[in-house]
Amino acid sequence: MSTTLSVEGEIAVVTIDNPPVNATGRAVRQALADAVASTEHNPDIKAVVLQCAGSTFVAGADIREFGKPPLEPHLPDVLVQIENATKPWVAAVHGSALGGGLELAMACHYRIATPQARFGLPEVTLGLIPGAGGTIRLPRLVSAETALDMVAGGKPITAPKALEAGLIDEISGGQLAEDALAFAAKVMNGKTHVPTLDRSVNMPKDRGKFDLQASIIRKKARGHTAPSVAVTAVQNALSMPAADALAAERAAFIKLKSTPQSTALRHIFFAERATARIDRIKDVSPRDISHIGVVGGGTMGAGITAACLLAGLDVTLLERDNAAAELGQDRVLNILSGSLKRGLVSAENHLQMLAGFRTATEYVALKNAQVVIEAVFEDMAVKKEVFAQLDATVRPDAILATNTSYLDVNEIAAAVSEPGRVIGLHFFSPAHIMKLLEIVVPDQVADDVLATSVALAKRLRKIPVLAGVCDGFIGNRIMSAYRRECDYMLEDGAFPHEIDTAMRAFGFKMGIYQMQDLAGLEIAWAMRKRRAATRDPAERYVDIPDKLCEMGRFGRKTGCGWHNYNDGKEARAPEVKALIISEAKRKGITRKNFSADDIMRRILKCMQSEAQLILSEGIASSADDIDVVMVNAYGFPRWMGGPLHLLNADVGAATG
Ligand code: T1G
Ligand code: NAD
Repeated sequence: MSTTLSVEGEIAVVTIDNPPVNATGRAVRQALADAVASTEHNPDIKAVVLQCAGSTFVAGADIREFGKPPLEPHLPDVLVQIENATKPWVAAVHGSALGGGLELAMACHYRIATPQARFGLPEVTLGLIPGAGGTIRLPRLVSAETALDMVAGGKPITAPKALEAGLIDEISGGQLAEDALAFAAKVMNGKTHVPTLDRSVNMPKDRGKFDLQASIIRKKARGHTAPSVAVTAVQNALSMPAADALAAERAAFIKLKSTPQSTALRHIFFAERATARIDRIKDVSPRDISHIGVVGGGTMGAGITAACLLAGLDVTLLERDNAAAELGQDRVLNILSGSLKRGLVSAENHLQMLAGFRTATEYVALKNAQVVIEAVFEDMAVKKEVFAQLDATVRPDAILATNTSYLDVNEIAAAVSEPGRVIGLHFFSPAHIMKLLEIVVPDQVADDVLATSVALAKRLRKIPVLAGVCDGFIGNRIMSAYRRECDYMLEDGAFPHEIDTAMRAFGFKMGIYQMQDLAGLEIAWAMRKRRAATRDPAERYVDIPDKLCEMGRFGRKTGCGWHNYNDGKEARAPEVKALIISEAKRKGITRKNFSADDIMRRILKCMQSEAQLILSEGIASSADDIDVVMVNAYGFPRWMGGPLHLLNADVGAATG
């Protein structure tokens, strides 16, 4: 780590070099304080450019320091020194100015950025709020509405949007360093700059709308505390003198830092970045991948195809016949045009993706694919047939992956001449959006096949989590366990709406029965029927889900499932309530009332014990990996860190 100060004529250039993201650790803060002192006392220096080495401007405070006692100099104090410097400081931003990095840039007197730079205050995603003046300086540079969005939403904005909003002064047209020096030369003898904190705050244009925006943010946060605290901090900035608002912000930040929610969110932040650190392949080079084959253009195959195209890969999508290929193509084109409409891709990118996409109905079309991902029906015979065809047609070193949800990947691998090239890539629907990718590791997979699969996941901006071969791998296996537990609770006394309400109150976006109605009940029904012959007769079995399907109640798409849907609006289903009561009676069960706490206690206990089993069987490499799966693909509230983090936190709290 080093922060250097060099001189270009009458301009000092301060360069922070603290890989990997130039976080404002203690040494950086000290170096900045020293740079203010030395440039202020040097009569030959008329201005200062602050820049960073590496891939990005300062991306925040060093999150790893948060669990330890804070060390001086504290960032807010360093920023006030920069802000009150008599010589103008110009922040030259590339990459991302996030959190403390944006606060640092806002304490500078001017900001110039590359066109691709981003600016954000993502602290709420860590269960925090800015702690170095971000909530007070931001509404002095941009509108109150924009400030509220950025602070409470935590999402970054692009450089053009930042320029338009008044957050930055210029976008570099060429070399950022040169443009920053030119900007500094322009301002060094100019009008006296006004420290950001001394500027008047931009009051809302329409206070009613602003207050409505604030209440919506508070409501949407559900059980997540930080967004609401962030709203209060921005409201303070609008109503208090800057010094008072600064003090209030700092106090709130320090308080949040020690909350279980922030501890959980920081846990999951690092856990997500640790999943791809796999000893077995640390010295294995992944193959270069440019062309993907996808077999099956249904819900998942289309999503996987789109995800690969959006990552700049070429894709050939194979379907059974021309009609199905056309349907698959339409699904893919709809996804891509949606990304274009939402501004996620440029028109040029869109054209490039279309040029890299083709459909086919003959396996020979896949002959150049380096990786082929199968996403056909969840039926072992169909999958084995596809793999046999692939084995006979595609290049001998092509990686063959299956997107199966539950089936035995070892059995699929055994269907090809070289099992070492078979692996499971379990995407989640919608595959172009969901970040989690379970990489299911068969017994004989080759190391470079595994390494290439992990590299492909990262190329797709996914979070790879390794899973062993078992029924449902990690996530689906845990979900099957707690779905079974919820069905038991139906017989024991609860109703679907009570369980869904309890899960939503806990922080899930959706309850287990709402989710089944959305996905459709027929898939699980088909799986239960397939397994009926091998089911353990001694195991408690709840017939209610089967009876619902026999009644033609398959969920939203049929207007009724666990709940009724009138014009898409969910309503309780008296028919289901009657069925549940009669089933309990038929089994001689005396039903009892369940509170929301009773329900969540049983669900969490079931999740946690299945997770511990998965860990003990070696199906997951770590407890953190299981937390990452449940938070990223099954709606487990992120601010609780995952089922096993919660268990350890509860145990910790219980033992004191
Ligand atoms: N502190 C410590 N380590 C960090 C870090 C941070 N702020 N940000 C990233 N890392 C590590 C990360 O763990 C990984 O480590 C490596 O850097 C690359 O990260 C005072 C209180 C900047 C967009 O929330 O969003 O400022 O795995 O894999 O995909 O008011 O990192 O290599 O060992 O994510 O290129 C606010 C968090 C902090 C930004 C880059 N800032 N970081 O993404 O790389 S709180 C943030 C990111 C704060 C102030 C408040 C991303 C990135 P390893 P990566 P990337
Ligand atoms: P789907 O029914 O929507 O699509 C399957 C597609 O495969 C159809 O378009 C069909 O025409 C095609 N197909 C069938 N046999 C084929 C063959 N021999 N050659 C070429 N194409 C063939 O199914 P889906 O929901 O996309 O699921 C596909 C796979 O992904 C299944 O294994 C499923 O378990 C798994 N999966 C599904 C989800 C989900 O939420 N839907 C999530 C993860 C994984």
